[in-house]
Amino acid sequence: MPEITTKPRTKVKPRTERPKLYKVILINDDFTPREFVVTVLKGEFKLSEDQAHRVMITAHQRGVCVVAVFTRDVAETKATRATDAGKAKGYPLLFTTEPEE
Ligand code: TYC
Repeated sequence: MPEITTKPRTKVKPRTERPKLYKVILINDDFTPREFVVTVLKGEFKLSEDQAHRVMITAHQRGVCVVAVFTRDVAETKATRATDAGKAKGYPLLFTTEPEE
């Protein structure tokens, strides 16, 4: 009867690092209509009417507000698309991105 020998598993599964996350930040300005900011927040970031209104008001009152957090590519794409939506209407609406600590 041949004996079956098994080697103990010594290899350690390499752990995949979690990708760094980036905040999308909404910047206040004096020209973009509030309702337009809310519409962009709902369309690009899938916020509810209520969430979008809170984010808009926070940026309006404090100057900036974090909209959401994504991987770098997604954050940059959404920030650019949302900024471009304002540009297309002649508004200075601005979304920026920033890495999370
Ligand atoms: N401050 C703008 C106004 O009074 C509204 C606004 C809010 C614009 C937030 C940009 O990120 C912003 N019409």
